[in-house]
Amino acid sequence: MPTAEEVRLVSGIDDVRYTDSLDSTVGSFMGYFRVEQAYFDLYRCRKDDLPDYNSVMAERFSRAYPHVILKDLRTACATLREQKEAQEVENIRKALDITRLGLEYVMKNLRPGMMEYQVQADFEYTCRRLGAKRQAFPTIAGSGSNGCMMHYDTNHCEVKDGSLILLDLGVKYENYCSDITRTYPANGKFSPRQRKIYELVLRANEAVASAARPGITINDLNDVACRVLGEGLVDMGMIPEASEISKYYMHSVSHSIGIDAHDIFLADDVLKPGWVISNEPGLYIDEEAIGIRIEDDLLITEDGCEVLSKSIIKDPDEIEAFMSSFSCVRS
Ligand SMILES: [Mn+2]
Repeated sequence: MPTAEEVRLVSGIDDVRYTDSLDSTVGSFMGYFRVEQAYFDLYRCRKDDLPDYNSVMAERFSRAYPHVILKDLRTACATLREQKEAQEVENIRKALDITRLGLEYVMKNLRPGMMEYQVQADFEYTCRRLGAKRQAFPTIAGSGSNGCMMHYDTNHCEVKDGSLILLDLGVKYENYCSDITRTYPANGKFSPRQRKIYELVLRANEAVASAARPGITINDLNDVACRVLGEGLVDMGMIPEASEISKYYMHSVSHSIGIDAHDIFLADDVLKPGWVISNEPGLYIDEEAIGIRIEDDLLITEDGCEVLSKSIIKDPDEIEAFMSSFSCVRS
């Protein structure tokens, strides 16, 4: 266990103490200083979630000191974590380099008949070899209709010939995450129908990237994605009007990325330079076993955004060309 002095040095926090001194430290503060408010990390998703350590401690504190106002540290934390400093962005870039090489290794080896967990293994092997100690979250490798299942990570099915495989994955580098999704044809070639759906998702991905800039919210970006996907599906005759897009697209197009793959952010905050966010439109057509998502990581700049993951190929022609150049390895 690190000593208090070691923690002081790595954290830059001047006053570091052991948790077993918490009660006596707080007690002496409360006895000798003017304390009118106290901050706790009170992040909770739902009212009926079980109380976590922080909320138990906050409740205990407020019983002991009922005159002190309790405040939620989360809003202050979110603001700090939304806008990244240069070094933080560098770590995400490094995580994305590793992710790119991992996906190239996957494309090189992917072939029908593999198990989804073997595709996962190809990716994660490359990540470890390149120095990423951990995944950013459990790797999702969903082929066929498994690609339509949100948060599918059992990865236990065979990747069938003619199917697509949706790979949502990322690594942690120096504690910073990448979060990327690519969808590849198992046999190296999209069917005309798969390509048509893929190109629509790609158009939505590109529209979101052109819209992303300071001053708008993540909700605004989701509206852009819904409009492009909705109009596309209306043109294909799959839904009567664009507003019914939720039948085939049921998540948000973006979230903040940082120390967590889904990093803390406040949905009503407008984007500012330095935010790193995902751009992940998708279409999930279960009845055709087509699940497609294309996810990039964007850095918000002064006047728009930089696609941090631009070197991870997503154009269908480029994917087919890359995969066919390794067809000798795959057969
Ligand atoms: Mn994501």
